[in-house]
Amino acid sequence: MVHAVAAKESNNRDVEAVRTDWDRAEAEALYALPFPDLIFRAQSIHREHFDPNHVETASLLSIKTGGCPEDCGYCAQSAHYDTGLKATRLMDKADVIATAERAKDAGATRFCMAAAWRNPKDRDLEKVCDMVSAVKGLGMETCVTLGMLTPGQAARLAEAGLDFYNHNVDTSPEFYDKIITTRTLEDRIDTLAHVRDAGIKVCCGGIVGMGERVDDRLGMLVLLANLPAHPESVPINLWNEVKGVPVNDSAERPDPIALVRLIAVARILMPKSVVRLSAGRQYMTDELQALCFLAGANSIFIGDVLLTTKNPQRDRDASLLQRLGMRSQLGQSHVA
Ligand code: SAM
Ligand code: DTB
Ligand code: SF4
Repeated sequence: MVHAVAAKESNNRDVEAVRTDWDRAEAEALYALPFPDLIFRAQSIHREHFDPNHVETASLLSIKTGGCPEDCGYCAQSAHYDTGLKATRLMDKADVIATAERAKDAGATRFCMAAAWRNPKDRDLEKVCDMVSAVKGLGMETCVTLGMLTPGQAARLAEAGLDFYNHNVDTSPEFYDKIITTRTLEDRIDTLAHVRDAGIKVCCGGIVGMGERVDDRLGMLVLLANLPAHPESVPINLWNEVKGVPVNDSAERPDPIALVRLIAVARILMPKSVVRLSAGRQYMTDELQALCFLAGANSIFIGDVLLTTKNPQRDRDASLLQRLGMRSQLGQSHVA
C-alpha cells in the first residue's frame, strides 16, 4: 500500500502541493509509515512552505456564549444539555475591542470571535461586522465563527474586511450523525462554499477524542483535503472535557503518538495549510506539543481560556516556545 502511494505521488510531484483527490487508503498508508519516515516526510513538506521555527498565535473570544439551539454532542454551549453554563447576550463592541487589545499586547496576531448561534440574524451580523472592522484597525488578523451563513451574509463579512471564517466539519462523514443531528455535513459544506465565494479565507477542521476510530480521524482529514480548495487554516481540536454532554460516554483521549501521526498526515495532505493545535493543549505535555510542531503543526491558541474551557497558561506557552527556540511573530528571535 505504501508503495502505491509513493508511485501515485511521484507521478504527481508538481501538483502534490494542491492535490484535492486524496483517497482514504493513501491517508491510511501515510499514517502507517514508520514514525521516523512519517515525521521526516511531514517535516520536509513543512519546510517547503513554512518557516519551521515560526508558530502562529491566535486568541479566542466568545462574544455570545451558550443557549445554542444546535445539539453538537461535545459542546458546553448547546441548550440541549445541562452543562451548568450561563448563557450571555452578544457582547458590546467596546468590550470586544478592549479584549482584542489585551490579546495583541499578549502576543496574539489573530483574533477569533465566536458566537453560539445556529446562524446569525442580520442585525447581529451588522454588529459583528463593526467588531471585525475595529479589530482590523488594531492591526490584527480577524476570524469569526457564527454558525451557518447565507451567501449575502458572507459577502457582508467580506466587505467588513474579515480575513478568516471558522466553520468546522468536526468529524468524518460516517461518524458525523453520532455527534450532531440538528445540522448536516452538507449544510456545513454549503456555508464553506459561501465563505470561499465571498473571498474570505477558510478555517476548517474538527475534533478528535470523541469516541471515533482512527479511520474516522483520517476520514475527516481526507474530507478537508478534498474540499474544492484546502482550508487556509486547519484547527485540530482534542475534545476538551465538558460535563453533561453526550460525548462523555464514549470519549477516549487519543494515544499521544496517534495524535502526532494525525498531525503529520494533515501536514502531508494539506501542505500549504496552517495546522492549528487547538482545543485540548491543556492535556498535552510539552514533549507532545514539540512532536506536533515537528510533525507540521504551526499555530496555537494563546490565552488562559478558549471559549468556555481551559487553555494552557501564557507562562507555560512562553516557556515552551522559548525552550524550543520558536518564534510567534515573524522577525522575533523567540517568544518573550
Ligand atoms: N457555533 C459556531 C459553530 O459551531 O459553527 C461556532 C463556535 S463552535 C464552539 C466552533 C468549534 O469549536 C466547533 O465546531 C468544534 O469543532 C469546536 N469545539 C466546541 N466545543 C469543543 C470542545 N469541548 N472541545 C474541543 N473542540 C470544541
Ligand atoms: C476551533 O476549531 N476551535 C476553537 C475555534 N475553532 C472557535 C474553539 C475551541 C472551543 C473549545 C471548547 C470551549 O472552550 O468551549
Ligand atoms: Fe452551538 Fe457551535 Fe456549540 Fe454546536 S459547536 S452547540 S453550533 S456553539
